[in-house]
Amino acid sequence: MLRAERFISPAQLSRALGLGESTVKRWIDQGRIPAEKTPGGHRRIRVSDALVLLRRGDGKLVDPAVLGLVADGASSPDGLARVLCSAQPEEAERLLEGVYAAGARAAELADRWIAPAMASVGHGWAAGSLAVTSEHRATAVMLRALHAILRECPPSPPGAPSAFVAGLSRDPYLLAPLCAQLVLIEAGFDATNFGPDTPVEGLEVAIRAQRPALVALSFSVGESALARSRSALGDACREVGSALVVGGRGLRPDLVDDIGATVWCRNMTELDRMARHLAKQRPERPAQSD
Ligand code: B12
Repeated sequence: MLRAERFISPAQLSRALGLGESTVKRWIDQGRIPAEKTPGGHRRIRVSDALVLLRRGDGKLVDPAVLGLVADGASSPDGLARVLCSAQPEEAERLLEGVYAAGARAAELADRWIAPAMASVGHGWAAGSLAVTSEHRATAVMLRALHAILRECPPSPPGAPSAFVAGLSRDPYLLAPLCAQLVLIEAGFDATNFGPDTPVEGLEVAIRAQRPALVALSFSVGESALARSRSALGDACREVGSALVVGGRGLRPDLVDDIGATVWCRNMTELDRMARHLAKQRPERPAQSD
């Protein structure tokens, strides 16, 4: 995934993942670990392939530094917050990648790691100890990590139910919709993220035209888009049979009523649970024919 051009030796991989070197070499010869050969005939493994191996449970992360990941001491949600608020927040990207490579689900990354760490950044800003530029920088670092993870997701299987994700007009927050997209992809959806500041009218047209199985809206700002246009979205979803899921710190019960949401989730873990349930129940989408 991340540092795709970096290569390591079988000995380094065995140290990183706590596997015997002979096991690593055998797996390479069997094709279980993709590897290349140097002009001198030595096997070399891409770090990105080592991370795939780790994520599928072949070995444990014993020495993260070998893979260019942050050392274990910082690998806690508090550690992520500390790194994000430090003068070198870029380290947080590798930290998050390491947590993901070690098997965490997107919902866990969002709820247990990113949201609390970003809340610390917000506290720092509100208390005057962090400049607004640091808040922007921390957001950019988290965005890069999430996009790297997104690139790693396998393409959704044919017939997967589709989902839309968006934040509405005047809501500038980028991270929550991106987290929701990742959660939905992991749950088996073909999820498109329109990002923040999406005009309601445009979204309504897309819902009517493409009839997604699920529409997830993120409200970081309660007053994003007018109440009347919000209810138009609920109507469109009902008409085409899409489940409308809402979440975010900007929501209040009266807003949820206005919108006519099917479900109000408090966090990404609830979205994950709900989406997996829905994906199982949903008949497969017929394959598109030209
Ligand atoms: C980054 C940030 C910004 C950035 C956003 C950059 C960007 N383009 O994304 C910028 C600098 C633009 C910004 C601006 C402002 N911000 Co600001 N911001 C934050 C910060 C630090 C992080 C937000 C974030 O991305 N979190 C990460 C996401 C993943 O977590 P989350 O939003 O908590 O979402 C979780 C749940 O809510 C839920 N969820 C969210 N959406 C959805 C959707 C679905 C479908 C589901 C199921 C679940 C779900 O799951 C998520 C994961 O657990 C927060 C601090 C905080 N506590 O969050 C302040 C914070 C939200 N901002 C705040 C303020 C005051 C502002 C400004 C008004 C500052 C100003 N004076 O200009 C402006 C307002 C902007 C606007 N137009 O509304 C306050 C809000 C206070 C309040 N009570 O409303 C906060 C809380 C900071 C603080 N401690 O005071 N901000």
